[in-house]
Amino acid sequence: MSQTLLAPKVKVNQKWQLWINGKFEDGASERTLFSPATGKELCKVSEASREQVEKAIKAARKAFDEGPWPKLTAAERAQFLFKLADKIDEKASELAELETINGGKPLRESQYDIADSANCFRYYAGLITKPSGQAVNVPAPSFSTVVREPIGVCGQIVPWNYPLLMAAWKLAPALAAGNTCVLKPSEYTPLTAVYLAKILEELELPQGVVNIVLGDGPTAGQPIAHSNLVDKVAFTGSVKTGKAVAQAALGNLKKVTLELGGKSPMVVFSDFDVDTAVDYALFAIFCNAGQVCSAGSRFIVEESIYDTFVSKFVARAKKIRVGPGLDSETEMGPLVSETQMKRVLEYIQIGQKEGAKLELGGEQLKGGKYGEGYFVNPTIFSNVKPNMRIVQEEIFGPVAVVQKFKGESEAIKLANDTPYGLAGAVFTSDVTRAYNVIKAIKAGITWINGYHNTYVECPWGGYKQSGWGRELGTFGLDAYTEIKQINLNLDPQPIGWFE
Ligand code: TXE
Repeated sequence: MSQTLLAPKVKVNQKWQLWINGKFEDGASERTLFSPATGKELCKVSEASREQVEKAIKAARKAFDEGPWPKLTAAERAQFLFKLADKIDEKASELAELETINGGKPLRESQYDIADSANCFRYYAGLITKPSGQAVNVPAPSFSTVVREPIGVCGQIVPWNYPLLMAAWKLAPALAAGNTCVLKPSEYTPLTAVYLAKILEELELPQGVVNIVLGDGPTAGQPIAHSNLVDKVAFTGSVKTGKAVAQAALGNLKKVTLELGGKSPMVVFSDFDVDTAVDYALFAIFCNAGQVCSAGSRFIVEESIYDTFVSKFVARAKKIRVGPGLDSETEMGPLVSETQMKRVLEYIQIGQKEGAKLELGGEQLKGGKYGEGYFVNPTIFSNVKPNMRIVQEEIFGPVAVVQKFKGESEAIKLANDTPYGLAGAVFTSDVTRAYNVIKAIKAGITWINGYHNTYVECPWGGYKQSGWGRELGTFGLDAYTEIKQINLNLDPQPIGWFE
């Protein structure tokens, strides 16, 4: 064990229950969570039966149809969300510790996530009180207005890579707009969601406005996607599960937004400083151990600097300090679960069998400070071909592939050559080229000479199989509203259509 390991203040050994209709309750079963940093048992959490999920949905339905929340003024809802954001800030150190203990990421990353979560609530609290809708000049004697209204009950299914932040991205716009929610965190990382429920209880959120059900996909997620009492489902996760969620949502044609994965390209031209490009490349793929939907996982590098880029990338990646998230020295933590670690190691084997050159890493780190934790060291493949599985499929781990291009059009072709379209970046000193390449990349989130900056003010989501719709920004609020036109007849005389 490292000597700099922090002693967490937060208590993990406590009851982790469901929160339904404003009350904590035990689930029908129990799950044991394991520490990603040690592989040892962490704690037990209660999980919901299908009936308890139905109960949560009914509570949200009642809160929407009969409760005060949707009828509050925007300013009143905003006031609540501002208080919530302040409370998250006040509890930031405990929340960050929990996120690290549960999901494995380095504490400095968790601290960012918690601050971003608070800011997300703040942003939507501000946005909801701003002017919206339209006044339309239609032919007299009508006067038409277009207003936005809450959709109703929103089912929200979130993944394990940014547990509290993904919950915030979904809850904040939904609540600001006046919806009620059933949130299902990932079965791997439910702890900060339960902590959030405690904060919501303390702030006296009206009963049933937010319900938090713990459990796995088939038992707790699928009934939410399927229910006729749910008006919208918002999902972040894999393409496969996203498609299942969309299918289940067809029953009542509920509104669906999907934020799925990616295999995002970072294109590097030879006119850009190679050391700076490598610095961004490290951040693009090894931040959160590559478990980021927008991770830059394909580096498409101009032929003339390819070898230099690869050798500098390998040299820098070798120095990344891998270790437990609570160790203040750690720069990259373990993967979230044994399942995810095995999945990543399997992809590394596939890459080797496919004939790619393993330049660095590719192993589980064990023993010493790694113990039985789920650590995989930074891994880099070169000499890859576009049709290899490690180039086409999302690995969701610290695994980079470096591709070679000659000329702008080949760079664009390679960049777009996967089923995904979440993010993408280009590095060049030529502003015209930068703009042309970025315009040609089919992705919803792009950067020129940068990577990973995420702004709550800007829309988040993907082209192609990276999803449906957008979160964040004004678009994220729109996605939690219905649009209604109201036509007011200013001169109600008989119409005389029929004699
Ligand atoms: O994802 P799932 P998993 C990708 C990434 C990763 C892979 C597998 O490539 O390696 O997915 O991860 C819930 N109905 N991403 O298996 O299954 C589940 O309980 C309703 C990308 O963990 O998509 C969890 O809450 N819900 C990604 C959530 O869906 C269901 C983030 C995500 O799990 C369900 C995570 C069902 N039938 C993984 N089955 C991103 N876009 O950031 C599962 N769930």
